[in-house]
Amino acid sequence: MTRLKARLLEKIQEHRPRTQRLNKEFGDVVIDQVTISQALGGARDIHALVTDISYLDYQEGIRFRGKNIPETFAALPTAPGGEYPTVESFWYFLLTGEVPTKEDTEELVADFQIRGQVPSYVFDVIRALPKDSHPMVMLSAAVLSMQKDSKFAAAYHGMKKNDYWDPMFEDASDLVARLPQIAAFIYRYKYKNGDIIAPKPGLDMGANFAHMMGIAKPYDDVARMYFILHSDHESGNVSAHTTHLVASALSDAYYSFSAGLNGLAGPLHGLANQEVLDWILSFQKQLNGAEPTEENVKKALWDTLNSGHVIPGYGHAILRKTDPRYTAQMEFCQKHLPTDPLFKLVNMIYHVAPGVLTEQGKTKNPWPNVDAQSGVIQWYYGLREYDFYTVLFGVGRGLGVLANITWDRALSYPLERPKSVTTAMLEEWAAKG
Ligand code: FCX
Repeated sequence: MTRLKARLLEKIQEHRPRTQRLNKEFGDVVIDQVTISQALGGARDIHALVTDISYLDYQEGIRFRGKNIPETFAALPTAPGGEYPTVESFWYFLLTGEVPTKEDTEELVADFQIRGQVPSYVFDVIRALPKDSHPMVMLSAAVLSMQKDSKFAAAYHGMKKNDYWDPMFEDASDLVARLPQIAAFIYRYKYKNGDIIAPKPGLDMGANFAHMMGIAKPYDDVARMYFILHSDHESGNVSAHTTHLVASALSDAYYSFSAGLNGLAGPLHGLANQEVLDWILSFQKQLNGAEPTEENVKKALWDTLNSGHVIPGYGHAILRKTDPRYTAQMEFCQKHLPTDPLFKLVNMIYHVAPGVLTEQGKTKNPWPNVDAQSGVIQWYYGLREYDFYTVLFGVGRGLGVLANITWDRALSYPLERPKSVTTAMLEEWAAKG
């Protein structure tokens, strides 16, 4: 058993009595109410899910296991030769809530080398799809194809409920370790004439991903930063909630995460990062070599709104201020690509868009989210095929949602089953007031 798995078991044994006590002694305590507009409006903001992996504060943004983004980056051991923590050390942190030692991290990097070996049938599945399939279709199908190897599915019938966490942890770890090679394969297969680069033994996940993508330093750090920033955003966003919901039926990690990726592929969720690049490039084309100014950016934003489209990368269902994931990426750009024309344009949009959205008066949050800044970094380092960007989001999101379903099984969270009502019932309640 690895140090991580042993420590995780201890943390699970420590935590279980808290959940059992809440259920047994305080189960009837009311924590929220539901209004008609919430029932009709996407269950927005209803406090009805529990996760300890991360928490999203309306004003402050995300905290991973209680640490905000700067605290997380500062606390975790940086990768050899890098400025950001290894993804492996972050995986340890998400699962246990503790900062791993150097030995814990080294053992995990070695463990991921073994777990990360992708069966060849996965690449056959990707090749069998139409070449013009969206890369998110390739990623979701590749994940689902590995379900036949699920340790959870194999053990299910002979297992006690208290042990579900073990094979779920195994599948989740295998899947997290394999995602970078699957993603890099999709990229090289679809966009680089199938010129595949094999993983290099001994590298941490970020460095190996950069190697397999064929992109030089500091792209290893870009990968580490990107995967950590995109890992989790509490439990109610579409990709996290879908993964959690499907796993609540005791579907294994492959079924569950493939479903979560399908949600991530939606334009109002993870696909927004490629929509941002699409918007920026078409605006740059319109400029026809002219410099972006407050006026021409403002006009382009209003044209977008007046044509009935959203400004991609802006707004959020919970956040009510600039996404700290945006800020963290902006700081990276200020250090590494301060004069890049696209970065300067993103800054100009940041200067103008909140005012335009506030003036339009519809969105509850006129500020940028993670997607408004992420694509510019990828573009700068030569990753120009922006319909691949959501795949990068998916590799990162796998960390959070797979840690989450491991803990779901550890705490024996049951099948999720909210109640639906009819319009007529709503009208009766409305009549009673
Ligand atoms: N541009 C234009 N209109 C916007 C908008 C934007 N960026 N954000 C919200 N609105 C509109 C909504 O469309 C809605 O209009 P409607 O009543 O006519 O439907 C109104 O403002 C109220 O929406 P609001 O409650 O503020 O926001 P929602 O919780 O409904 O939606 C998302 C939140 C993120 C879906 C919305 O802000 C959006 O579409 N943003 C652009 C796409 C995007 O960036 N998605 C990524 C989300 C996030 F980063 C993540 O994946 O974690």
